[in-house]
This record gives sequence, C-alpha cells and structure tokens, in this order.
Amino acid sequence: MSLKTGTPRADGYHMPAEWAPHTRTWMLWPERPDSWRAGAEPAQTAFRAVVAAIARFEPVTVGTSQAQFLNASEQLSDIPGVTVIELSSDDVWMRDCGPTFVIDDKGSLAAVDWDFNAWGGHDGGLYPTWDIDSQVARKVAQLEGVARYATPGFVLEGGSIHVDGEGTLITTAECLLHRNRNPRLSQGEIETYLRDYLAVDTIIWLPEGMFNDETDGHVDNFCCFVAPGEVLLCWTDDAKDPNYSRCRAALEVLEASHDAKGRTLRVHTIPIPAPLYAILESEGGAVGQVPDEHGRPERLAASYVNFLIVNGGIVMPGFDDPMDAVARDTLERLFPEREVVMVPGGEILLGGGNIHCITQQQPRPSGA
Ligand code: KQY
Repeated sequence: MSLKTGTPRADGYHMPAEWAPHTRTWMLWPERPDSWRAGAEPAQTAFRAVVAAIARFEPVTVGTSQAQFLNASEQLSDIPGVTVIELSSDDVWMRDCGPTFVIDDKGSLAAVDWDFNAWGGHDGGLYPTWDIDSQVARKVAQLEGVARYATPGFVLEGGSIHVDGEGTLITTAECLLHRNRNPRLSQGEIETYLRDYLAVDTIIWLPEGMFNDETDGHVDNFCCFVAPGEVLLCWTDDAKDPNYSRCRAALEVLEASHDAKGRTLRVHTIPIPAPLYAILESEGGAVGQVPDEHGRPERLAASYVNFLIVNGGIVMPGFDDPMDAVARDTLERLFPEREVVMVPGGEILLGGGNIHCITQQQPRPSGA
C-alpha cells in the first residue's frame, strides 16, 4: 500500500486506546547476543511465555531473522493462534520500531512510521546501527496492506506515548524533549506532530519517567491510561529511592491536569518492586536484588506498568517480588472485566524493557 502524503488527522484517523479491540499483537524474537545473555535462550523462554499468554486472548504474529525462523517456529509451534514470519530487525522492541496504528470510523486502518534512532542515535542511543529496525514499521504496514504515514525528520518511539483514544496523550519531557530525539524542534512543534499524526488535542507532560530507564524515561514504563479519565502511576513510599521524587512530580502534574474531555484525572498508583540489578555474566547473569559493585551495579527500571492490554486480558510482568501480588491485585481491581495473566519479567527487564515494550497491538477498526 501507498505512502500517504498529508496527515492521519486530516484523513480522519486517530490512535485508539489500548483497551479498544485488537486484530492481533505483533512481536519480534530475541537473538542479539549483546542484548540477551546465554545465546538468548533465557530470553526466548521468557518471550515464549509472553506469546503464549497473549495468544490466549488474540492472535500473535512474531517476526524473526532468517537464522532464527526455524528455532522460533519450533518453540512456538504448540501455541494456537501464533504466526511466525521472517521479519528482520536489530532487536525486539516492536513497540518502538514498529508502527503506531491509527483507525478511522469507516473501518480503515493505517500505520504511522515514525523516524527511529535507537533511543538517541549517536548521542546515547542503545545500539550503533538501527537501519533494520527502521524498516520494521514499513514492512508491517506492507504485510497488512495498509496505508503508511511517515514522519521524516521527526523521531518518536511508541513507548514514549500513551493515549486514551479520546483526544488525550501522556508523555515525558525527559524523553520527548531530550536533545538526542528532535533537538531542532520546540515543544510546540513536537506537540503539532502528536496532534497531526495521532489526532490528540491535549498533551500531558510528566517531567520524568522511571529512574535509570535507558529509553530516557519512556512513559510506558511509568504511567498509563487504564480507562477514560483514569491513569495508573508507579509509586514508592521509600524516600531514599530515586523514583520517590519522580513519582511525586508526576502526581503533581496529573492532579493539576484535565483531559481532552475536560475531566480531572483519577490517579491510581501501583507499587514498584524492590530494587533489581543486573548480575555479572560470570555469576549467572540474571537479575538479582543486590547491586554488584564490581560488575554492573546499575539499577534496572523494573515496573509493573509495563503491561499490555489485550482482548479480554492483561499480560503483566512479575519479578519474584512480594509486590507481585499487590500489583496483580491492583490490575484485577482496575480491569474487572479482564483476566490478568502474570508472566516472568526479569529476563526481559535485563534486556532493557518489558512486555509493553516488546509488543505492538493492531487495533480492529469498528466496521472492519
Ligand atoms: O522500549 C524499551 N524499553 C526499549 C529498550 C531498549 C533496550 C536496548 N538494550
């Protein structure tokens, strides 16, 4: 299908909320050795669990390299509703390199293909080349046979935004105003892109995302909409945690905000797990609760907000933490009509993200 000129908004498209019906979820298969330890085998086990959890609710398409096609096909062969295709990428972050889908009210679907620079390009980006990732959105749009809107010169990752489908978007200034994304654009010019390509009217700017999030504070690891007029925010009461001030700053903004429909926001909170750290490869390389001063002492940006809403379900990460039960209860209370499925999130966290980051929902336009 064609590359469109003009903007989705001008053509009657908008980005629906994640809770609107989906046709499928798109994912990519882990392989890259500098992202995934031990030949990516633990990551593949973790991704398999995510695929299986989502496939209970809706079809899943998983893209792999040529080298991994047979392995992934074999590992996923017993899960009904899963399609494995050869779709090369630089890594697995479908939320960020994949398309953002938009729909119109005539039953049409289109794809927004943002410029992608691996979370910062040559100024703090997370891998040195990203040209294969940069083609993923276009390939997905082509596979689906939908029109594509490109944004040459405007960098954005899908994980840096959340919408309510009713004209409101939340994001973080830490990411969208970072000098390594769109340094030549003002905040107002960035807002114009969001309004034109997603058809939103109100943009809520949280100051920061989670501490030490290598995406420069993606909102999808920190705060999301759970219903029109309702958001869910990560929370800690530990004043020594670097997230303490970040959570409070976000709450202050959210409490002072109105959405596009003029509603004040109801803010729910969800605890963060106890601090998690990457353990040295020589000691197993997994995640653990004690920082390794001689290895990789850096705190991982673990968050239960990094979940995916699917048709009839929620797929959320767990971290073998006492807060897992509290977080699951929170999502069960907020989504009483959906079944909450928790899958192990530690290995995906080690790669730099979680379930929301490795998935991209394809909405089902009404009338389609
Ligand atoms: O959306 C994300 N969380 C992407 C993280 C990329 C990490 C690369 N190691």
